Amino acid sequence: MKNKLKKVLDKSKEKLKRVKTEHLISKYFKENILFVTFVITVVINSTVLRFFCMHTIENYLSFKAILADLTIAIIIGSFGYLFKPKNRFTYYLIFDIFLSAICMINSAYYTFYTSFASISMLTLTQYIGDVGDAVVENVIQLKDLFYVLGPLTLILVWLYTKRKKINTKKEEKSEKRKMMTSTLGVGICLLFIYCITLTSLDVTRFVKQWNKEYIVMRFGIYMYQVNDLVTSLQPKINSMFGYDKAKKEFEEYFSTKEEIPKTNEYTNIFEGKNVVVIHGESMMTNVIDLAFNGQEVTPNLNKLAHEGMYFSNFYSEVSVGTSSDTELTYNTSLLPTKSGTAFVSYSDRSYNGTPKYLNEKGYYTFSMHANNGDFWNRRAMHASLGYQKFYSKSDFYVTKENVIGLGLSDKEFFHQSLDKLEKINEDNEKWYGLFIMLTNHTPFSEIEKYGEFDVTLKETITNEDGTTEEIIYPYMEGTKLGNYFKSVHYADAALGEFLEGLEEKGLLDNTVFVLYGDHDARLPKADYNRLYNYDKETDSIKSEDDPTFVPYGTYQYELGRKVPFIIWTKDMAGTNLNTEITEVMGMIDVQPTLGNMLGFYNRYSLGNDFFNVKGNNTVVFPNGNWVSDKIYYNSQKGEYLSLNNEAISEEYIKEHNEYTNKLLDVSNNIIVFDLLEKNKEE
Ligand code: GP9
Ligand code: MN
Repeated sequence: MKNKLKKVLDKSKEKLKRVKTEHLISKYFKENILFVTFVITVVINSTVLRFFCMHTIENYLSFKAILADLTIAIIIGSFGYLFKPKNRFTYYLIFDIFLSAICMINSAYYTFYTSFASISMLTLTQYIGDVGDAVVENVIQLKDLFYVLGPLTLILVWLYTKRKKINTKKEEKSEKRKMMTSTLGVGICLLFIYCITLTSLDVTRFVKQWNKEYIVMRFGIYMYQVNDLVTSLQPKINSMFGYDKAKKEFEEYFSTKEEIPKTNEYTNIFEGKNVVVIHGESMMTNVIDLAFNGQEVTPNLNKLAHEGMYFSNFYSEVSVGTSSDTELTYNTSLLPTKSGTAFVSYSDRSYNGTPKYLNEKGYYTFSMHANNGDFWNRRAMHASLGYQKFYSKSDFYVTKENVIGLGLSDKEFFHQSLDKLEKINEDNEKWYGLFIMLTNHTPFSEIEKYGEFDVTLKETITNEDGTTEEIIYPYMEGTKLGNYFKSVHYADAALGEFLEGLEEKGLLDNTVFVLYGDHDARLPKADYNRLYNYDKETDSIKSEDDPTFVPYGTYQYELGRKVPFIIWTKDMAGTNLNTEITEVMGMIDVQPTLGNMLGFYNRYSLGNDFFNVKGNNTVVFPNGNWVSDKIYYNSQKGEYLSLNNEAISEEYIKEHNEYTNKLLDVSNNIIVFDLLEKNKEE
């Protein structure tokens, strides 16, 4: 009986508690209806934007993005409490309209460009032209008007509260302040929770800003736009101070450089020829001639290297802008900027790009890459470099079936590019095209799509009775480097199919084929140790005491980041151009070297025509390290590795360090202060 009574009592207590909480919640909603409506509409608009643009549920219902939007809405909303109720409504309405406009602009922009809008784009006149036309044609669609519902709902709620005389009581100043601080406190707590959910990949992508879809998916559209604003302002701030000094240094640097280029045995050898340039995503020199159980990893690359002019001691010189930094250096003979990336932050500067020189010589110049045109801001930047047309994702037929990793598979990309190229060849007397590959991109995890390539170690042993047996050791199977080999084998096969297609269509007859690896594949050092020091008996890395152990430390790793650079024509094999060049060369030297062969000269290149400095060249990396044919110098540690056991004087290091710093400064200033444009104007 007693127990029963206790149970009834507990139950009613619980009910009372529930009623009390429910009452509190409904009271909170009623008293803060404008704030709540503001927050809800802001979050819904952003979610709907993702729904319209990115379709898959993990994108639009992304927990991180919703949390980010909620945090922003609560923080902005909290300051509304500082106003009187009537002004508070105006405050919320202004922000609601502003944030809805962000959604609307991005929604329309996405329809046209399959990417999100950037404030910096507004400074590019050619962009406004494009978008302007598009708006007239078809950009604003019914779906883009959805976001108007946000502010509209807020107005309706405001009218409703007025009619029902809700929240009309006068608030004390202290009461308002209390509401503001407690709401702001909730916002800050959410911000903290949000920050701890972020991975290092999220943070680096946020800083680099090259993959806008990824940022919107993890950070929401509002955070994306704030980040975009800051990134857009950075180049303006950087170029505000130090112009005079930069200009003086620039003039001094180039005062000694020839007005007319030096000629050599390669001058004009390819003048008037068509040019195919392959940007080999993450292709590294160490795959060339590498084989597993007799199977070459990259048979097609090997063929090009053996038949063409192969620079086997060649480095890309990238900073945080990876692919895009290489595109900058390859096309302009300038180095990446010290902060931000040239492609994202400085696309409105003037560049002496290779395509510009070839345009003047009557070429049709174009680039092709089957990813979103706004990745690395290529759409704007390729125009600045001088490409007459940039064919991007929207120019290719992309389906779920033909995608690997980041986008359209290389095989399909080359396949579709061939048809375009055939048409280009029909319409133009001479052409120059850059083809940017994509599949061989980190994390190299879709191995089932790369096709078969065995990275185990197989050995056949003969038993005492004469029978043979095959033993399989795991070797590189299951390692990241092993997966990279599978991936690069796929990319190589795609390249082979492209070459075959070009030959079939007669497009190799008058063509120079150029290939570069854009940067190393950022693979673990331990995996290289396994590759070079595999102990099959223990299925692990040999001990350092083992006489066959090949040291593979930090320096070997850094020097092992070489990428291939190959110039090939179908009739080059066996001629004097068919050579392997082992002296050091960098991406910065490509424009002057190729320019000499194709018959153009950029007086403001910072690299050298390799054949004028062969054996006496220095490759400068954006972090201040450098490599010559004598030493590799690590500027962070102030240490060097001798490459040919020659004694090195302090003077040698000092001179090279000065050269390195000067080159990095002049290059950075050219871009930040737009010195090529200013120089032209004068
Ligand atoms: C993006 C692709 C990859 O379109 O070129 O860029 P990365 O990550 O190598 O800089
Ligand atoms: Mn790349």
